[in-house]
Amino acid sequence: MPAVTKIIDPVTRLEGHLKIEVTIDTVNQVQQVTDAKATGTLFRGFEILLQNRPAEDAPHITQRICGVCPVSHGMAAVLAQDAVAKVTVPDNARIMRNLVLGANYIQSHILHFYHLAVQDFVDGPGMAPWQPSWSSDKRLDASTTSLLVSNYVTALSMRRQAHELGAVFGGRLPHPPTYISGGFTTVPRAGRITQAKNYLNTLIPFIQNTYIPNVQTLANGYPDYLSIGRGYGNLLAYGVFDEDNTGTNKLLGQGRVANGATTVNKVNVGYIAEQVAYSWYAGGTLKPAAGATTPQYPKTNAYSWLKAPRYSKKPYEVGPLARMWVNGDYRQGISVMDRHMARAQETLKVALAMREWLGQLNSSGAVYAKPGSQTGSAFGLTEAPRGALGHWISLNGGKISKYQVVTPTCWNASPRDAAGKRGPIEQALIGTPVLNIDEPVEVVRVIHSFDPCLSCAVHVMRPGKKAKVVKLGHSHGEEEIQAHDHGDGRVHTHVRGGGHTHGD
Ligand code: NFE
Ligand code: MG
Repeated sequence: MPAVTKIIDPVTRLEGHLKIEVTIDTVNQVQQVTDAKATGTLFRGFEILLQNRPAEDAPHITQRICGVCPVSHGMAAVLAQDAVAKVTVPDNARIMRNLVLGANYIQSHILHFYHLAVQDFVDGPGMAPWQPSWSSDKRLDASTTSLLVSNYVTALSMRRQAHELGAVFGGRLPHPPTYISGGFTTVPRAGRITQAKNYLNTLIPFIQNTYIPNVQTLANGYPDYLSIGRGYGNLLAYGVFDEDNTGTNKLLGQGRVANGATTVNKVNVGYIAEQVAYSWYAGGTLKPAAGATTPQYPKTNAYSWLKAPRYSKKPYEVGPLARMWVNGDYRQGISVMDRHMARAQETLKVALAMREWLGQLNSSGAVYAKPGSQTGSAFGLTEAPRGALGHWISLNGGKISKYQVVTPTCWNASPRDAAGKRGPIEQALIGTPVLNIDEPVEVVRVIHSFDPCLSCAVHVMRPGKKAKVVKLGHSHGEEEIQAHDHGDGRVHTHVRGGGHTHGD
């Protein structure tokens, strides 16, 4: 059989709009993926619309990049501004920033496993959101299936409680208004601390006794996925959850490894640059501090609205596995199942740390220190649930003159770079065996293990209700697979004939 090109558009059960094009061929008698292209199909313009606005707007506007990881954008925005202003925030503020971000990790990781990823492996009941689905390669027995199906519902409740936990200090979730340069706007009153402890007392046992064992059960049922979807093995983490105000002591540390090594190398921010050879942007490779967002469509060879971030010209995977590997907490392997297991174990690590942080709050202590200069350039590096996140800001008298965001999914789902090197998800797909060419569920399993969020990756404006986004890059003779549910509560309708309406 000649090589076949398959397009999955949109890939559902992730955030935002991702199209994947894979070439499937038979190599050494195994039908497998031999090439892959990941396309972010929607242009956004957050970096542009931030220009000339007051600095204080940045944490609020950038949180609207995404409803699933808003807190990390708030965090990155205020860290960047703290750095411009050379302000050290009081311990209370540092801790509450951590607590709300930690709550967001818990909800995001639980959401990912139970509501976005498990459906690729489980033959659920004949009802939404389990059906319609592909029936290929469903291996779990009836009791395991019914366990995971019933935990879908339990996990919804856990996720809600994680949101409520974040709202104790964040005021509301998503998009907490409490992140400001110099500190945090909540006073850590004793009642709030008790309330937060109560939520953790529900969430921690769920993570320990249900989430982690369920991931292990899934891995036991699909052991081949411990060697599928490895990719480059290059892992990068900026580090997150400051334990003090030194900037270097973090719950999950900063570092980078090459090709699955155990040696952790330093991260030099100056080596990060975004390439656009295959992206619909004008210009060349730029470091984020000097970055630009200049759309150019159409453009020869380009196939994505994502830029291609590279470290020293090399692609790096980011996310829970990268963080846990760099920190020395998880080094069993790099694969689809390793990503799920590292994510689950990280959830527990963060939740347990949150309990410690609650004990470190001082209910009568300061939550704010007045920032200094409002002129200068700086960056804020943190970790969103999906991986390394950076905001680069230039301020002139308190006004934003330049803003660049480089998100985790931009690293993971990036297109090829100027040297023709694939992005991490593209590379992870190579060699993935495909049993049934009409139902390439294996491809979707690899993609989902990264928990991609294209909303973040392209930092897009939401189109108006009647806006139509025309699908890009289709050519005759290619097959297309369409599906509909977003899986995260948002409505997404696919209009036949090539339009998308987005009604979230
Ligand atoms: Ni929209 Fe996000 C996270 C960020 S992913 S989810 O986690 O930043 O690119
Ligand atoms: Mg960007």
